[in-house]
Amino acid sequence: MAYKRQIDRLPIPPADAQVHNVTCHYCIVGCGYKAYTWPRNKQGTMDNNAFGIDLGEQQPADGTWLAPSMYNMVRQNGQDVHLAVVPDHECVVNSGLASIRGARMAENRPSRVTGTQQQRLSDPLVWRNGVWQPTTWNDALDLVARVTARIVNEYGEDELVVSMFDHGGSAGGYENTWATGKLYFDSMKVKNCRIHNRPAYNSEVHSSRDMGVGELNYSYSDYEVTDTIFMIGANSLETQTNLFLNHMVPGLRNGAKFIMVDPRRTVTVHAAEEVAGKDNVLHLAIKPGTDMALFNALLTHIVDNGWTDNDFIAASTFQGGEAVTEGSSQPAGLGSLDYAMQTCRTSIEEAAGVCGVDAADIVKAAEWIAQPHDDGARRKCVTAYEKGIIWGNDNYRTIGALVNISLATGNIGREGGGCCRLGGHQEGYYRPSDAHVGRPAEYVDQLLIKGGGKVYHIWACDHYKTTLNASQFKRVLKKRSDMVKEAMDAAAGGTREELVDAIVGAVNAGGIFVVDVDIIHSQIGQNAHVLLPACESNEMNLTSMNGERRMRLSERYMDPFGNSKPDCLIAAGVAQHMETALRDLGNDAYADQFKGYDWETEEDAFMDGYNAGNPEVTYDRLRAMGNNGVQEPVAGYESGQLVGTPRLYADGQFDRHGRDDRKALFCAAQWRGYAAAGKAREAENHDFFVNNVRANIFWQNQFLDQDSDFVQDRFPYPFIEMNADDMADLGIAAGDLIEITNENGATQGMAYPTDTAKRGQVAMVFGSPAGSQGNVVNPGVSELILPEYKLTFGNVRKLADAPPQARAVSFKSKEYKA
Ligand SMILES: Nc1nc2c(c(=O)[nH]1)N[C@H]1C(S)=C(S)[C@@H](COP(=O)(O)OP(=O)(O)OC[C@H]3O[C@@H](n4cnc5c(=O)[nH]c(N)nc54)[C@H](O)[C@@H]3O)O[C@H]1N2
Ligand SMILES: Nc1nc2c(c(=O)[nH]1)N[C@H]1C(S)=C(S)[C@@H](COP(=O)(O)OP(=O)(O)OC[C@H]3O[C@@H](n4cnc5c(=O)[nH]c(N)nc54)[C@H](O)[C@@H]3O)O[C@H]1N2
Ligand code: SF4
Ligand SMILES: [Mo]
Repeated sequence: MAYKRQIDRLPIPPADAQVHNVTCHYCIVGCGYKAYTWPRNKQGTMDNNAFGIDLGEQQPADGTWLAPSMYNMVRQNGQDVHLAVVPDHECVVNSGLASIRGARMAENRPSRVTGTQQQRLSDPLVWRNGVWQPTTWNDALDLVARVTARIVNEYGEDELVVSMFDHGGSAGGYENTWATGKLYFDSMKVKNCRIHNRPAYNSEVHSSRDMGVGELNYSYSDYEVTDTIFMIGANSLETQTNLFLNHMVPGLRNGAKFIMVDPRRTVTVHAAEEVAGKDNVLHLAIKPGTDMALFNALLTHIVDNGWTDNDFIAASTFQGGEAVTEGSSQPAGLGSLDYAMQTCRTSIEEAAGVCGVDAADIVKAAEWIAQPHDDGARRKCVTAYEKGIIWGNDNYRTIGALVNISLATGNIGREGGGCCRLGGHQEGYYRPSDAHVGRPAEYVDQLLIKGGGKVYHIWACDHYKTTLNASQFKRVLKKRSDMVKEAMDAAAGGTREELVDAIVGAVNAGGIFVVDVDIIHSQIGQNAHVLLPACESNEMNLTSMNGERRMRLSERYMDPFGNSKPDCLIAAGVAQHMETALRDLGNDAYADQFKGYDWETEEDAFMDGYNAGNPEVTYDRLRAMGNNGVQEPVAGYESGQLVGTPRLYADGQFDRHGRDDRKALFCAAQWRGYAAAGKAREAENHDFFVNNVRANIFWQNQFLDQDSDFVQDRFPYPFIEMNADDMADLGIAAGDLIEITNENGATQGMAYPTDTAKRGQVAMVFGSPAGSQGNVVNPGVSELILPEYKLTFGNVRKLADAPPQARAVSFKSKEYKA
């Protein structure tokens, strides 16, 4: 795409370019990169350059080279500098591999010189006299704090609703989760809060934790030495790309078998077949939402054949029958293996019927997972899962049923084992206790829809594109926000006090005052009253950990865009202005709770939070550990190195549930069909399973991709993969605009004919700005308020012939043939 960027050659980083450690801030894998920056008027040469190689020689595909997407010109200490962000060969996570997302980090930076990402917010914006007006931090924070303080002081903290990230990478990291956590859970005790990706403040995997098993327990290297990779509801080639390419592929080359459970054939299945050969890959294309029945049948077969690891079970798992009783905040009982088997027992035939797969394939899967080798040695199996079951039917029991298999086969805490989430964003959670939130936590979206809450703070989420029941959520939030906009417009010309009075009047009449902290003016941001501009990772220093708990410091190499700031310093600013506002309201005691935010830098926030709990870990020490960092938990500091933990539970002691006996529990995961409200009826009444998925090229809700020609040319509309016969029946051609409807709403996208798509199933890319799949997801949730985005059904109809942009799209198979 170089032609588009007016680039026919790239400047060469000189030997004395500054080098910065970078952890890609996009996905969980956290690949290592090196960022080179150097002055505008300088260049290296072919044989004297920062890479230390002869650039006159053709570099191999996995060599060191610079693509146009890896280059930009950015601001650093007020000067324009060249920037190259290239994958790091020395990083054990990616060994020099990039991905179609990470390789675009540089071009996704805002640049006044090259014109990239000019959509970034540079200044706070306040809704003023009918327009969005840029203003100072003081002015914007004063308004935020005066309205928020009035509300929490007069009506209580339950009237403040908060959406906040809990992840690492940009819009997260230990600095930022700490700062927002301190503000809402320490200075206040906000309970009506939700996380970026689900409508409550809770865990995605309650059952695994209740069973004693933290969900990120292995090392990526375990894939390289295992006998079997058992993947469920994930598409790692596209969503954890370099974990697949740099760790799973070597595992397959070393002879591992690969089992995939996914209703859809993905490019991950195809790639595994290409590497390992079809005979070593088993794809169980189950009926959506039936995973639990499959897991129970696998467990039953393993138990009945005596393939369990009895020494491990005796030493490390609970032996006394029932340990935890099923109850209102406990979706299944927990206890010994025998206890769990009373409800889990499922025959192969039963499961084959429920899941719609061959009985022989279920048996084969059980053998690949657990049948000992001919010499009697136990099989090693890595079990890895993500959103296909986390956002699927009956979250608690389904994940419990899966963890049961790993426990029964002794495959946790051992080399070549693990039972892990593959992950989404990186992780970076460090917050004061959230115990006051309770379990089950409040279903925040419904609270807002029902008119609850008077002030709403949003940190780095765009629920308009990414929540469930989104049609209704958007309509209600817009209406409530417009009430406040109208009141603000009507108060034009008045004093700050009169403005705050007008806002408080409007929220008491059913409106809501919305503050959005983001890097762009997002869709939900259109219905905010104050926008606070944040900066991303590398525009600040940021610490996070990846899917094998590898913690790194990703270094600042450029200035924040305009007057934007790190989220942690924005949170500090909110707190400081809250203190003033509460004092002005005469509530000194409350104001005093907002002390302790006198941070100048993100490092100060890190020291106040993460370092206070982990005194060994400092920026300097992390910097010295480079892109390989240290695997958490950090066990000490010896000979100038932070000492990490490659694998959790290596001692067979399970403690994630907090039980003193440190024994893992099994889950009594009884299958009960589609469990959430409305799902069974929806399935019955509609023609299509509306699967919703990610794709390699996009990062999340396309907040940066929407401003990238490279991405938008490829997919000008959200793709909806569809079977050709279904398309023919409905009179739909490739690229036609189509609509998906059900009783929750409607959404639209572009028909993408896909050979491997099953009849009666479409797969739409989630979170698109041009069509939110969430519009058609019903409000029904798993117990403990876990959304079931994936389990959606609807009808499909044609809207229009392929528009010109769609006619330029290639509909070639996504299955790359070697
Ligand atoms: N390229 C790219 N990578 C990403 C992201 C991105 O936006 N783009 N986002 C990151 C984030 S935040 C996350 S959470 C992860 C998500 O990572 P994944 O979970 O791997 O991604 P998804 O495509 O959402 O869902 C995975 C699969 O679940 C399948 N599925 C649907 N229903 C069922 C079911 O009932 N049972 C089973 N077994 N499978 C089912 C779908 O067919 C799909 O192939 O990706 C991360 N990585
Ligand atoms: N139908 C359906 N819905 C889903 C899913 C699904 O599979 N299907 N998956 C769910 C999952 S797993 C996820 S993670 C969510 C994602 O849902 P969201 O969290 O809403 O989506 P993101 O794209 O991650 O949104 C990030 C927002 O933060 C902003 N941002 C980026 N960097 C920064 C920063 O450094 N600071 C600040 N303050 N803002 C920043 C971006 O501009 C963007 O507006 O969607 C969920 N929704
Ligand atoms: S695999 Fe993930 S972390 Fe690695 S470069 Fe790609 S997006 Fe970044
Ligand atoms: Mo996610």
